[in-house]
Amino acid sequence: MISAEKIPNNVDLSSNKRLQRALEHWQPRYIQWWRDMGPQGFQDYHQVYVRTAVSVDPDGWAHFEYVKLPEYRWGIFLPDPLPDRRIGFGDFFGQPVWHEVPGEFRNQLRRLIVTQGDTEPASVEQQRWLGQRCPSLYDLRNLFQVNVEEGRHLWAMVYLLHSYFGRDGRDEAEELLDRQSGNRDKPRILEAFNEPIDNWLDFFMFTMFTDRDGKSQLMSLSESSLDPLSRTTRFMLTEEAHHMFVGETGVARILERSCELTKQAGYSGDVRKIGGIDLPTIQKHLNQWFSLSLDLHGGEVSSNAASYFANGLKGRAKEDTFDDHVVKNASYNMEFFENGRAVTKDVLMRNAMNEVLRDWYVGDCAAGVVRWNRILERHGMSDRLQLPDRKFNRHIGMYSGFHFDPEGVALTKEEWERRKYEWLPSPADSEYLLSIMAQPVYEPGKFANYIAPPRRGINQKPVDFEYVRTEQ
Ligand code: BYC
Repeated sequence: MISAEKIPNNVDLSSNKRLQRALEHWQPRYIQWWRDMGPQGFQDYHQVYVRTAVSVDPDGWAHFEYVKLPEYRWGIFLPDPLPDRRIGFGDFFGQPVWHEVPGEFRNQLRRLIVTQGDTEPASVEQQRWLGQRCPSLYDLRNLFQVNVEEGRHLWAMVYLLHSYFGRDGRDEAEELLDRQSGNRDKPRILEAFNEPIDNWLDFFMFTMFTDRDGKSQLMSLSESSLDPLSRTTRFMLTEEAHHMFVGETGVARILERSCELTKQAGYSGDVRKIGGIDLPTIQKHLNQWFSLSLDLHGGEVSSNAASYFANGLKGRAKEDTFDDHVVKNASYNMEFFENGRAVTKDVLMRNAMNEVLRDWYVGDCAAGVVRWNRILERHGMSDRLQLPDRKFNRHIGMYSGFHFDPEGVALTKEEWERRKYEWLPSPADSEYLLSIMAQPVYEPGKFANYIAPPRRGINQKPVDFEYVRTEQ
């Protein structure tokens, strides 16, 4: 069960005084960071109807109540260890999992944990102004739910750093609060986490696509031989599902409303004239966040990834569905772009592990786009959304430095510069979105013109429930 201590936990923190003291020392810095860099304007006078993890039991882990955001009970939750768990892949396949960090893998593990940890506060920073432009109280609450849980995921990684990496781990935990999304001197580690999220279409696409990268990366880390890392990430995945729900249904509700407005405007009319979001703008934001999130999987051919796999540190999503867990001699048929042409070549599968995970990710995204297109179909629209080609708008890996259109056709740099805003949000698109979001909607049950209400509320509450209230 979760203890009711200063730091809620189910890891028996009070029996390890040194660790407890170290985390209690970090806690006020975290709260200060949350106040400075978290949701702006909603720290002191608002109560938010959020869920808080109170157990790791899949059937009843969450509790809903009104909370002032800085008073959220951020804690440390690890599901119980699986009895006799064995290493599931790589060179140590079949051996017992590790409960301590092996010295020879300490740097690699620390790097993986720091990279994962860095994304969590980054996303809170990226989203900190959205409350001022929210389409409804329901959406505002969902934004804050996502934010507090990303904060908890930071706690999860900081717990691992403090517990298993000594002084270096403590220093890394401090730096997680020092780097800042988009800061020129101290940016966040991964590129997508330095991009601005200024409007709610960005937010929904981010939670659809970038949180889904969170899902694929956490799934691969949950296979890790380091058992505490595996257990921590397993529980993070439970919370992550809601974030993708927010993104997928957010875009779905915009699509729903855009279809209604298109009918109102007459099919050939401009929905922007009546305050809606047109499909090309939705497609551009999809292109932007999908391509940024493809980059988050790292280079196609990666010796880092090979070594993570060989050492059992980071596996594949759903490792148990594969037949070969050692993958010593297997190869992966990969597309390369050489002299302006696509050619395929075999590379060692271990070196292609980033691409294997990216394949899984693209499939998961594609299924979501099929669900969105059903809405367009239902409304009799002929347009469809689609995922751009993997080569489009890449900044990491072998396609970075080249230019492609969303169909994967190579372009010169000049053509790209001339045409990029046909496929990516332009400053004018962003300006338009900000203009229709300038007036936040804080009245229960009311929704901004560009988005349809959800089908149901949160935790069986009605849609017009006061999900965020100002303190009496
Ligand atoms: N941006 O061998 P390579 C989430 C660097 S999201 C900038 O190709 P590797 C969340 C790389 O560090 C999930 N740099 O890559 C979602 C390396 O640098 P060095 C986050 C990048 O190491 C929403 C060089 O390029 N989790 O949870 O195999 C809200 C060559 O590297 C990028 C993780 O990321 C990039 N995109 O793999 C909140 C899991 N990509 O060594 C949260 C942990 C690569 O030359 N991290 N580089 O200095 C990893 O598994 C791996 O580090 C990566 C990269 C998949 C990120």
